[in-house]
This record gives sequence, structure tokens and C-alpha cells, in this order.
Amino acid sequence: MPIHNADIAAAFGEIADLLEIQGANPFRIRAYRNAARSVGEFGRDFSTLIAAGEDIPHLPGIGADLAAKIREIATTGKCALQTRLEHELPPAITELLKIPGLGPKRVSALWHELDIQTPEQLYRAARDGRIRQVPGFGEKTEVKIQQAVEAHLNTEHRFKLATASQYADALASYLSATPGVHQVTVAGSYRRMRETVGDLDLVVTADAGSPVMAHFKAYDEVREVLAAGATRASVLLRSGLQVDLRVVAEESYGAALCYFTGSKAHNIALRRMAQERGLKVNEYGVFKGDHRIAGETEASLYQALGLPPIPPELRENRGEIEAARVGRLPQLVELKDLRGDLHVHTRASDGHGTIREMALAARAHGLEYIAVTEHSRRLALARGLDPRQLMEQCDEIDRLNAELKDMTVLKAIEVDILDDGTLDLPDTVLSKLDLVVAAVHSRFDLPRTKQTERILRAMDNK
Ligand code: DGT
Ligand code: CA
Ligand code: CA
Repeated sequence: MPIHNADIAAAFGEIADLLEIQGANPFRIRAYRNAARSVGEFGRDFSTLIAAGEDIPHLPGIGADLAAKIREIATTGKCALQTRLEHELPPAITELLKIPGLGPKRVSALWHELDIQTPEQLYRAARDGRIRQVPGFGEKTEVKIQQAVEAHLNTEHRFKLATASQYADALASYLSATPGVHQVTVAGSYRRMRETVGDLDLVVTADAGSPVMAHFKAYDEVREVLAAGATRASVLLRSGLQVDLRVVAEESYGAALCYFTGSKAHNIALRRMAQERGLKVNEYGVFKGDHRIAGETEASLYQALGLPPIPPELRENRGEIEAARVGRLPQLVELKDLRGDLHVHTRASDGHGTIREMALAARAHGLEYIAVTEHSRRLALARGLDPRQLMEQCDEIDRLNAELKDMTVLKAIEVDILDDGTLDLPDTVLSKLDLVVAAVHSRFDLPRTKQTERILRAMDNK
């Protein structure tokens, strides 16, 4: 694993935190915080530079001692001081820093006064009213801490949709290739395209006697089989993602798909609506008395209830059933509806392709325009552009536009919002562009009002 500047900066940040919890000299703590910032903002990769035999260059706030530590971390991934501090302090103490509202100073006070070393201990102390007795902590703070630590302890681990899709796609095509398998659909929150998914829910149809269950359990990414029966199973993948599998009959595929796509709230509302019409909906179909009237496809199920098909993305019981009933379902934006992309980086800053490559790729995807939005100079780590480089890029874009058909490249920038809300490039330069995106990349720690003032000032830029 290559060690990046961000890793070195993180190590310095952790050293500063640990020193502060320990109650070290404030100047020493600040030196590590400043070093973390300098390293993070440095424009070249230390590992590469050291591998090439170069010296660590002079950086603000980095003397001989810190330069040696940069070298040590860049080559070994750690430094002796960090390891020593980790041994001197309770092992889980940095876990406490992840709880909103707890900085090193408070963690230090809670540790020294109440011997709190873990989130669980913190929770019990808050619940028992012991925190308010620590100097500097009041009753209000105690309530806030209790809520924050409760939320922290209850956070379940969810996967981003894009991450989950890597596992889902591979598993679905593996199962599809099993003899006797007909349909494989990933249902659940994944099919509803939620931003995160708790687990994957697969609905499969297969011939009787198909080895689909055995194949599922034997998938080489499976770490543990949690449950397994004739038609259902649950496994845990090596990534920690759980997968539930259901094998259903062909004639109830639509009903099963609808049931396992959810959401639960949507299902409940559908069932209630069916009851009002004297019908019953379950995972096997739509029934009138004992007679099955629909269920082979999702469309047939909705139709039996007098509804048009409702797209999975809308099935959250947020008014979609009422809207479907009166024929007012919204039309969803689809990939084919997209005409342009207004945020594109190229290799001039931290992207990989050239402007031409990006323009041609966008055109191949059916887009009509893109805006090239590189970073500005302040973001040295991402090779941000200065005014001269930006103007050269504009000339390049002019030449490209003169040549390309069915594609317009817009001149733009992702300009940095500086600490005080002014922008990283002069207005005379920005006014030459078609589009300006302004972004915050630093000082995320400003107090709420200062941060708001900063953004508002940037938005007021003429
Ligand atoms: P997740 O996994 O937390 O991201 O969310 P879902 O929606 O995938 O939920 P999950 O995996 O627990 O269940 C998959 C679907 O199965 C869910 O969307 C609807 C259905 N389902 C699960 N439990 C129930 C239930 O108790 N009643 C009803 N009507 N449907 C349920
Ligand atoms: Ca799920
Ligand atoms: Ca599930």
C-alpha cells in the first residue's frame, strides 16, 4: 500500500490528539497540527520524492525533527512516537473522539476525572448523571453527550449503493450462470436505489432441482452461512455485507419481487389498499378469496389493485400510491435525459483524461456539453490552476470547440472559497468564464456562524 501525504497528515493529527489527551505542552500539540496541515497542502507526494532520493523540502512549520518523522512515516507507515503514545493511552480512547462534541480536551477531562475510556463507559456515566459533576461539564452538556454517544453506539453499518453494486453485480451474474436458474433480481433498498443499503435481497426463480442454493452457499466470497433452508438462505460476504436469497415459483415472481423490494411502508400501504377492495396481497400474489388473480409480474399486481406500475425508486410510501391512483406519478429523470455534465476535471488538475478525451467520452454517452471545472491554485495538492494556466486552458477549449461537432466544452473553474469568503482567483479572470463553481476545501472547523458568513460572502461575488 503506497503511503500518501494524507496518511502522513492523519498520523500527525492523531499524534496531536493523543498529546492533547495526555495533557502535553500546547506548543508541541500545535506544532503537530500545523505540520498536518502543511503536509496535507504540499503539492507533491513525499513517498515518491523520498523514493527518488530527494531531500524533504523546507515547509512552513516543519523543522529537522518533523522532517525526519515524515520520512519515517512515508517509509514505514508509522512513527515511533505515535506507537509509544498509543501504548501509553487506553487503546480505545481515540474512539471517543469520533463522538460529535467531544474533542481531545473533553476526552482528557473525562478520562482523568471519571476514568472513561470507551463509548460504553461514557454512555453509562452520562446516564448516571456523573458527567455533570466534572468541572467544565454542565447538565446540558451531559444530555448532549448522552444523545451523541447513543447515536454513535446505534449506528449500524450500511454500504454505499455504489459499493454494494460491486458485490451485487458479481453475485447476480454468478447465480445467473447456475444451471436451471431463470431470473435473478437484486431487490430491497438496492433496487429502490437508496443511497445506502443495509443488506442485499435477491429474488430468484429456478427449475425444481436446480443447484442454486448449493451454489449460493459455495460462492467464494462467502465468509459465513447464517441460515439455509430449501428456498431461503442468508450469508455474510467477506466484505461484511449480508445477502438474503429467496427462491420463488415462476407464477409468484412478480409478487415476491414486489414484497422483497419494499419498502416495508409501501408494502403495508399496498396491503391496506387491497383490503379496502376486498383483496389480499402477499408475497405469493393477489387473492380474491382463495382465488389468485395476479402475481406473475409486478405490473399485474399493481394492475389488480387498479394502479399503474410504480417505479421502485418511488416505493417509500411518501404519496406515490395516491399519485398512482389519480394518474399523477412523476416522470423520473433517467440517464438518457441527461444533456450535459457541469463538473469535469482533467489531467490539468486532479483528473486523468485530457479535455479532448473527456469531451469525446461525454459525446459517446449522448451528452451535448461539458464544463471543465479544474481546481484553483490554492488547492496545491490537486495541482490547482493559476490565472495564466486557466487562460491557456481557455484557448485550448476555443480550439477544441472549433473542431468538435455535436459537443460544446464550456470554460469553467471550481474556484476555492478562501478562509474569509473571498475567491481564490480575481474577478477579472472569473468573468471570462462561462461558469464558476465555488467550493470549500479547507477550514471545516470554523464555527457555524463564521462558516455561514464565509459561504454567503462567496455567493455575493458579482
Ligand atoms: P435495508 O436492507 O435496511 O437497506 O432496507 P430494505 O428495504 O432492503 O429492508 P430489508 O432487507 O430488511 O427487507 C427487504 C424487503 O423485504 C423490505 O424492503 C420489505 C420486505 N419486508 C421485510 N420485512 C418486512 C415486514 O415485516 N413486512 C413487510 N410488509 N415487508 C417486509
Ligand atoms: Ca435489504
Ligand atoms: Ca434483507
